[in-house]
Amino acid sequence: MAKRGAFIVIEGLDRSGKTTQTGRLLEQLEQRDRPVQLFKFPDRTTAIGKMIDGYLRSQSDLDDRAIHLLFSANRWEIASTITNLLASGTTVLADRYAFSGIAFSASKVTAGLTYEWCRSPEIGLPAPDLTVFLDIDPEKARERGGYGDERYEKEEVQKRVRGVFDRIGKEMGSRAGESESGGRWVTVDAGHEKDIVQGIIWRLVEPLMNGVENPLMRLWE
Ligand code: 2DT
Repeated sequence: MAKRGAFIVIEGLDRSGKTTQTGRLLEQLEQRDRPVQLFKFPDRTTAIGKMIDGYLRSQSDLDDRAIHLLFSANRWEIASTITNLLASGTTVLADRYAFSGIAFSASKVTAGLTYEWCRSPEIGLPAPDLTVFLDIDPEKARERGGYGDERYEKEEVQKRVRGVFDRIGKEMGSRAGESESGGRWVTVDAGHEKDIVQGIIWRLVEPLMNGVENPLMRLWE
């Protein structure tokens, strides 16, 4: 049977070098002539994505549950594209995914959304084969040049978000690094030099580069 493409997610806190590393990984795969496609969540180009963009730039206010569901819908509208690409043998990279969705909403203090509530709309999305979480101490992240102006780009928020990511990682990794429906979750110290982080990521991705045999799973199903 032909192998399907691998689904690789890069998650991380602000200033963890997530976008840089995702770009470098994309380049490395392309240089090896691997069919690969990168998705970035939120995808701000769709109709739903435009609503999310307005919210993040504080141009609009939305109910906490409504925006959470929009972020999730923004993944669901692309889910079948991801599934089809994987089936055709393309490696799919995602810059942020369902885990950001849970981490950012569940860490909103005043909203009072439970972890379980935040997770439920994400259940059933295509499950990554590997999630790399780029971890950085929010204080160190601030020293890297400060946060931007968007909603959530504040040290206090980042600290709480890191706490939720930690919980997700523990749950995903609870079966000896391999969860039944969520693939592997690996935390990488993003405090290292860029080239070192890139090398660590590449060692994790290389075995998946030529595709995977096991069927695509759905998140938390
Ligand atoms: P970027 O800075 O990476 O564009 O992210 N976010 C993201 C959520 O709150 N929920 C989600 O589902 C996703 C994917 C994280 C913009 C901000 O949006 C947050 C930061």
